[in-house]
Amino acid sequence: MALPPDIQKRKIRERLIGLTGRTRIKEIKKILEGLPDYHNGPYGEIRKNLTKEIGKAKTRSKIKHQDWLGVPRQGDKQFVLVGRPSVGKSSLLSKLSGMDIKVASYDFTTLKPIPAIIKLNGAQIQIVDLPGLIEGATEDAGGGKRLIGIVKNTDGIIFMIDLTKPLTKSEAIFNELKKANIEKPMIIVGNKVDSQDSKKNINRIKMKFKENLVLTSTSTGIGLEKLKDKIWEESRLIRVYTKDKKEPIILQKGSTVKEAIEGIHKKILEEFKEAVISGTSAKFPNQKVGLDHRLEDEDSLKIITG
Ligand SMILES: Nc1nc2c(ncn2[C@@H]2O[C@H](COP(=O)(O)OP(=O)(O)OP(=O)(O)O)[C@@H](O)[C@H]2O)c(=O)[nH]1
Ligand SMILES: [Mg+2]
Repeated sequence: MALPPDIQKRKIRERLIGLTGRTRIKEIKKILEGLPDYHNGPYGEIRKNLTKEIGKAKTRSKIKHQDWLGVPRQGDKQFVLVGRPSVGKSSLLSKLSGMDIKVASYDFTTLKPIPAIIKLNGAQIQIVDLPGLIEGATEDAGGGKRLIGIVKNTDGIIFMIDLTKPLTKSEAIFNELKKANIEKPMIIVGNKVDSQDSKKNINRIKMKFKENLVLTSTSTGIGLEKLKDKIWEESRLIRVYTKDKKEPIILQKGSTVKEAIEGIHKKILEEFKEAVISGTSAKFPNQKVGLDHRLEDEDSLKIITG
C-alpha cells in the first residue's frame, strides 16, 4: 500500500536532511526506485520534485563532475548523444553497442559520459552517452558547460528527442546548442515512436527538422538500421577495398590514393608505380590513376609497384 502523499513527502524530507552532492543524488535515486509506480497525481508530483532536486543537487555540488574531465577519443570518429534527460540516450547506446548501460525512468540516470564503440561498415565509431542537457546549460545548469565543451570537440551530434513529451522542451535544448555556436554534423532522432503518445508530435517534428531526421524506438528496434546508415553518412568516412585485406581501409571523405597507401604502409609509396581503381570515383572499371586521385566510398584499389 502506498503511503498517503503528505506522509511520504515528510519521510523523504527526513531522508534527505544533511545530504549534499553525490550522496544526496544517490539517496534521491534510491527513493525514486522505491516509490510506488504512479506517474500522475500526487505521486507524480513527488517524482517530479525529486527529479528537480537531482538537478539542483548536481548544480550546487562542489564535486560537480570532478571525476571526469573529457572523453578520450577512440576509433575513427566520435559522436555524442545529446538530449534532455530520459529521452532514451542510454537505451539507444546500449541497443547499438550491446553494452549494458544503466537505463531508468527517472531523469539524470547517467551522471558522466559513457563511451562505447560500434562497428559500422568496417569503421570503429565511438558513441558517447552524455548526461541529459537541461535549459540554461550554457550558463552551466546541470553541469552544462562541461557537456557543451565535449559537444564542441566531437565530430558529430546525435540529438535525441522524446516524442511523447512536448516538443518545445527539446527545442529549448536545441537552442542551447545554437547559443553555444555549435555547428557539427547533426542527426535528429525522434524516439519512442512505439508509444501512442508520440503520434501527435510526429508531423510537427517532421516539419521542424526536414533533413537528417530518423524516427526510432529503442524498445522495438524501429529505425535503428536507418540511424546506423545516417551515422555512417554523417561520419564522412569512406571504405576502400584492397585485394589482400578482408576489411576495407577506412579513410576520411576526399582522401587520395596517396593517403590510402599511407594508411597501409608508407614504404609502398617509394615503390609506387600506379593505382588501378574501380567504383564510383573511376571513369570506367580498372582505370589507371596516380597518387593524387580522390577515392570514393566503396572503391576498390590495386596498387602496382615497380
Ligand atoms: N516507450 C519507450 N520508452 C523508451 C524508449 N527508449 C527509452 N525508453 C524509456 O525511457 C526511460 C529513459 O531512458 P534512458 O535510456 O535512461 O534515458 P536517458 O536519455 O539516458 O536519460 P538520462 O540518463 O536521465 O539523461 C526509460 O524508462 C526507458 O525504458 C522507447 O523507444 N520507447
Ligand atoms: Mg542515460
